[in-house]
Amino acid sequence: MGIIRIGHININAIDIEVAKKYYTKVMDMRITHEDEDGKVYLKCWDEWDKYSVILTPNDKAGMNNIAYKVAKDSDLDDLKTKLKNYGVDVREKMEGDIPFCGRALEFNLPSGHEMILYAQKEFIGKDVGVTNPEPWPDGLTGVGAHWLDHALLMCELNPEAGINKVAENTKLCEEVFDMKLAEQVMVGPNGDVQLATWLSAGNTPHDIAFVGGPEMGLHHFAFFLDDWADILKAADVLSKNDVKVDVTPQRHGITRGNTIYFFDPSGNRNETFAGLGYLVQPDMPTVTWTEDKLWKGIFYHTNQPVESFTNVYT
Ligand code: M3P
Ligand code: FE
Repeated sequence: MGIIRIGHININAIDIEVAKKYYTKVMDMRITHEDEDGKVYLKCWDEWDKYSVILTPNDKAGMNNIAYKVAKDSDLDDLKTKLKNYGVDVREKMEGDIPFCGRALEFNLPSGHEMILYAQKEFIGKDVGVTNPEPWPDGLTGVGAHWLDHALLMCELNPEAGINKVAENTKLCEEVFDMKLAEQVMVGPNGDVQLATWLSAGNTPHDIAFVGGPEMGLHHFAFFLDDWADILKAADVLSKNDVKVDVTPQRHGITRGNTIYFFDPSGNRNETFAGLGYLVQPDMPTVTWTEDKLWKGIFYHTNQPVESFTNVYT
């Protein structure tokens, strides 16, 4: 079965106290652990594992690594073999090397991003429990993020130089991880340059996405909300808390999600993403967006480029 979903993202926080306040008060995450070197571990109310975000004190924004959970321990052996056969250098991690996780595999995607695969993480449980649960917990003060949903990584793309890390990452995710290519944007004179891809490990449109740019980085990571009403409420909450908003509520043509983009206090871009989008079945055909409809795909309502959205990333 292999990868089931995103597990956690390790990002930098410039002022850890300010970041803690933002992720707890505005995003409604709970701090579940703080270690000696100042790292802070947080989970959302609707998640059951120990953490989905690690804040690492640093003097600049950005992502340190991204982790995906696999279904069972033996998947790690299978994936280690598959990755090695594919030519990827895999570093094996012992139980506890990744805090509160069992053994893990660490490697770099062709784009350079560090990725971790693990099968087990300490269980805490949802805030609402599993016995006759209420639909949401008391005491939410912010947007009420349900769970870490996906991340979008910027990958080096330079067609003239023959470099396309979007295509290389995508091929690896399809061939080694059995992920499904749900959507792609194809550009260039012949429409044969893969500019962006959305890949699914389960049945939502994406668990990871890649977009081409001048250099690698983190474009955003997204938290799940239920619906449009929650997105509009979230926009109010963001303004109330003077959060820097990049893109106000919109629909994506790609994935059909409802969205807001904004920045955490360190400058890492966050997204609130609502709605299932659609159900990805194993036999669903890949959706392709052409260059002339690129912005309709990204922002369906305005159908206009947003300069900061493409140029600003960490
Ligand atoms: C999403 C999404 C870009 C498109 C982003 C789309 C960066 O974030 O969740 O579907 O071009
Ligand atoms: Fe997104």
